[in-house]
Amino acid sequence: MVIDKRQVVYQIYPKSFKDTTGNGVGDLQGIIEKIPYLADLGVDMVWLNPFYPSPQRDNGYDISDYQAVNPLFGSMADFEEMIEVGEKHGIAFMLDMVLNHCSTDHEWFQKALAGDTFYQDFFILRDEPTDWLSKFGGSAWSPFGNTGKYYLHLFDQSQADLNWRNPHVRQELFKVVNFWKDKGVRGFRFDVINLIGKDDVLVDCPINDGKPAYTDRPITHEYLHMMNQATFGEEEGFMTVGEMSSTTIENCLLYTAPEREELSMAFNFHHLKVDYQDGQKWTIKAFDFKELQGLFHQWGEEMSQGNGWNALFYNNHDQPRALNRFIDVENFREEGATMLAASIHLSRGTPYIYMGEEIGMLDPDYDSMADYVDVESLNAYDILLEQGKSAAEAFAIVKAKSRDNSRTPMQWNATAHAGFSTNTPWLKVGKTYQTINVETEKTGKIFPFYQRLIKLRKNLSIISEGDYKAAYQNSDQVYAFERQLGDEKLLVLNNFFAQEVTLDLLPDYRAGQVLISNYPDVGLGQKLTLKPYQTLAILSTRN
Ligand code: TEU
Repeated sequence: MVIDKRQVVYQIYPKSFKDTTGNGVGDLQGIIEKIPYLADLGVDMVWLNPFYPSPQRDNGYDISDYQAVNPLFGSMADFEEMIEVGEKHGIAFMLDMVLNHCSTDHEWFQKALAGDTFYQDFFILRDEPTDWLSKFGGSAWSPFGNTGKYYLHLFDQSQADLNWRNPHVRQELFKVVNFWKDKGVRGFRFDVINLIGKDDVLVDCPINDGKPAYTDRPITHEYLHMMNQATFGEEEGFMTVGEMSSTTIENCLLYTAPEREELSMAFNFHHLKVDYQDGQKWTIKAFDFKELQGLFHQWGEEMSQGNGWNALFYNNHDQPRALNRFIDVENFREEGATMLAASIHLSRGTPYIYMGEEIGMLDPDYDSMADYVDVESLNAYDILLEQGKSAAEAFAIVKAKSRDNSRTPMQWNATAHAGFSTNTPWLKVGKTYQTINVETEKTGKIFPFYQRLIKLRKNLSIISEGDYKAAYQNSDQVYAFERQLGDEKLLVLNNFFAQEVTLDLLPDYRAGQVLISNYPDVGLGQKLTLKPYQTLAILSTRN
């Protein structure tokens, strides 16, 4: 399962990408229509969020049938066509596997509820609940029908955790993975996969809502190795990425070291918590640059030294847009977007682009709670009110933090509904679509910059393969790193602020070659001044 490290992944939230039927919801035919756009951008693999049958309590992460296409998005024939058209354009697909839990509408849960003991053992049932909290608020346990027992749901009540200790469960889930692999997909993204290993005896855990009791349990590694061996393990070039909730470097090294045969890479979220007050998501705080820089350096270096592999990203369907979090978008949207892009596309790991990022899309700037759909946001709003926040304060927090910020329809052009649909979309379009859309941005600054970054990774093995070493650690403003391959060296400097900054350029790069920058005419010398949000990559010509 050796992956091609030159590849770049593009994430599509199918509900919001392109609607071809006029029902306000994106669909598989919409994805097919836009494959040439993706090929033009230059990406190799497309990760699709779940499009399986689901009551959509959590937008498809509550799956009621793992081996079918939700008619909302199209048919199995559409899916097969999508794979085929993708192949013609050099684009493969990565599917989202939600194997930690299934919808309570799934027949396994329904049979269990009806009294079938075989299926009851598919779930985690206990006489007494522990004190763990659901990630979407409230207890992680709900009554299991009228049996007097409780079932575990680390997420919404409608998402029942599956019992991986039961070999029948594993067998069924591996079948699901093989079903889609046999349909020609070339990768999987495994949802919250570091939560699948639950202990036999579950105990109270007052720390951090109970997370240490069920996160990264040692048996998780065994399950991943079993899955690898039973499914994709022998597929050359197959790409797997685990979404790792509150994980550690130590565990991510184990999950991703090739010789362990678990996964190809891991997503972690530590760098996206640097604007949390006291580790709490539903708060407002300016991002802490030193914390971000420290995390990037620590993960970059330790994963590099330990031969692990990171998935690199700032945006996904669970995060507000990074531009709104890290950049003064009023004044420097383009500079900020290109700097953020370079800071991960030139780093060590596989870069992920979340739809709309390549055109610098922003949070939608909604005016009222009525515009939000996401279950987590709605719950959070209620909880904030219960905690004594005013309606205005609670709204301000949801507006800054809601997952819906990134789930708004893709902005294709300046026509009604941003060219996403001919009808009212399921989630309101962002306010900026008339100026920020694919049509205008294709000849703007951001989209072409992404194209260049993707090409550079294809052409220069120092980018795809080189080691990672922290640089300028003491800077309060610049996140910088060096890459190294044989006697080649590359320095990447990223100014994370709207103020200029001057630094002493490391001697090896003073006569170097500028590989890419988001400002024209960069002169190198002993002193170097970086402009607002400037990114600059320099190849050392001295060896
Ligand atoms: O998210 C995992 C997860 O831990 C989320 O709680 C995430 O941290 C949170 O949304 C940020 O506030 C995955 C999926 O990506 C998400 O869309 C699903 O809702 C969740 O699993 C349950 O399947």
